[in-house]
Amino acid sequence: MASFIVLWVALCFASVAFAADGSTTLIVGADRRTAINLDGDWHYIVDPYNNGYYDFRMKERADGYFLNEKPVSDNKLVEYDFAKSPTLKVPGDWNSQSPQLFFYEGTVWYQKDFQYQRKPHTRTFLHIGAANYISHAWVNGKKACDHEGGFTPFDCEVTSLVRDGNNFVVIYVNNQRTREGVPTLNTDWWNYGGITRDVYLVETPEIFIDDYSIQLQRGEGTRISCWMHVSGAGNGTPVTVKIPELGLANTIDTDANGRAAVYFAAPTVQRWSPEKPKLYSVEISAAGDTIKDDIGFRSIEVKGDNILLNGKSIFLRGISIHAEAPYRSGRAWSEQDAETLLGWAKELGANFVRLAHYPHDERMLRLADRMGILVWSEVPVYWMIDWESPATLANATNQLYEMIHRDRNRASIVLWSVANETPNTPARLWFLRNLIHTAHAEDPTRPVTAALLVNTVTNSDDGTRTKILDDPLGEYLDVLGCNEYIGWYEGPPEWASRTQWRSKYNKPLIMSEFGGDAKAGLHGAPTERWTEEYQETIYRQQIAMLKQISFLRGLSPWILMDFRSPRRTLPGVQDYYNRKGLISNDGQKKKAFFVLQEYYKSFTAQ
Ligand code: GCB
Repeated sequence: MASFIVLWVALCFASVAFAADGSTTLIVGADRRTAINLDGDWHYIVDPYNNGYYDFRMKERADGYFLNEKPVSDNKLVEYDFAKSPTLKVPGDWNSQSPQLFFYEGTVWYQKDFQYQRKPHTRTFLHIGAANYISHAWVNGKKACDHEGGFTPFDCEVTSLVRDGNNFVVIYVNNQRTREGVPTLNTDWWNYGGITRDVYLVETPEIFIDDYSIQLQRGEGTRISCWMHVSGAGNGTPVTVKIPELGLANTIDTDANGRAAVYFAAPTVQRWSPEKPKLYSVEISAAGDTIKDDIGFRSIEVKGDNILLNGKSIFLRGISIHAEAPYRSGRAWSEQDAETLLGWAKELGANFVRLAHYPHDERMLRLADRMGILVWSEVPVYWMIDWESPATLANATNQLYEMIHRDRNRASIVLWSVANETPNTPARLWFLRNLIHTAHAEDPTRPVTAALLVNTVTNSDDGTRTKILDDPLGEYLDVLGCNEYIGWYEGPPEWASRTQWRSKYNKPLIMSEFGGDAKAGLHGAPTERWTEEYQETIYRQQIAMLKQISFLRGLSPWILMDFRSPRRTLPGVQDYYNRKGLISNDGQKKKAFFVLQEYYKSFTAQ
């Protein structure tokens, strides 16, 4: 225990040092600010041997290479020229844009020219919505920032790097998998590389609101709590929060750290719910800076084995979703991708989605807020992670921090998940306890979960099976998630009918995965793998079993749509797609879709 505390303290310092480094920050509500869009065509250079980083002796280059539009040395040797290089669309992964880059894992250098006029008393940040996995950015040949993690945004301050007129930005992106990375070497999804989300320049006043968290307090009350941070403000900067529709406004001074907190009694607030996803326009201003956001107010709590939304027990009729683009494949990012994916979830009768296995584009969360869909959001702590490495924990902690800060104003998010299918070892328990602690500390209003695995005991007399949820991590989670594949990786589908469930914990359970593969359009006997009928049978058997679990409070079967995975090689059937989708990657609904839809519709028909 003592060593746990010592290490925990050491890690706190490690993550503080990371945040205070200054090169990279995270502007909350960046998508709501005045911005100059840098999306579109970017020139690129593929650099498989990392020559931009290392010289021929593999020594790190002092002055870098590829940082300028052309080499800047005087000896007239030109070995690259961005202007003559091909282009990739940003946002967009490189794998789905160039056949040569389909399996590529390594470094790509991106470059874009832009026009800019500096403005007095204005700070400028280069906002990168996500770049998988390591990135370094330079503006006009000068270093702006570094970032690790493929699914969360970062903002690099470039106020002193931009100039009037012509400018250019270069971004190095490397998606090589590493043992100590998060995720690590092995995953069941495509390691799409590149700048996969929007890039823009955000302009703010010198003193500006860089973080805020505005939520209804837990319980059945009607108190709204607002917490703000004003970058560059010292003691005594007034911050005003207004919710005009509720007739609420209040002004409070920042403390010496630029922080301010305000509480409102809001007796007439209409609560956000899947049935009525009411959003209020909230306006925060300080020192001449104003940010407006649309925020829903609801409470989410766990009591015994119940999940309470606005004080009432709720059942989460869910589906898991990867950020795979419908129809075209590749990494999903656009408004249209979000509308298609969440539109299908609604059509299924879902009120809940598990956004697996990493933070998705924030358009998904904004749309979930508007559509009234509850969300499980997770970090890519998946399968095997380097549990013993403090650097890996600091990295996972930072990704969790960035996810929570980007999204904690989204009413739709009701669960933070810290892990998926991790082994039951002391090192992993220690690692994940740290993440749970961070999630609770950064956001005390939301329950924390993880997708666990479960042991099975078979009774040799009658063949009945008991699945026992007793993973020691369960003690620290608020909600238990569990993945099981009866009928696919575990026996035939009928095994579900003789499987019972027990839990060591008096906590709600979400069956966070189950399912099986089917190739859309492939038909056959219900016993024949890969057919739609086999998948349909799994769903029927599973639903019958799930109905018997008294502490089950939701499900998110695997998965809404087929998605690309390098593990899935069977020719003619998988062709590098995981086929557990209820819908194929080109939009065909499989028979199991309608089985789950019928089950979900039975809730609303009652
Ligand atoms: C799992 C994983 C998920 C996989 C799925 C499968 O348990 O959590 O990422 O894609 O199984 O299809 O095997």
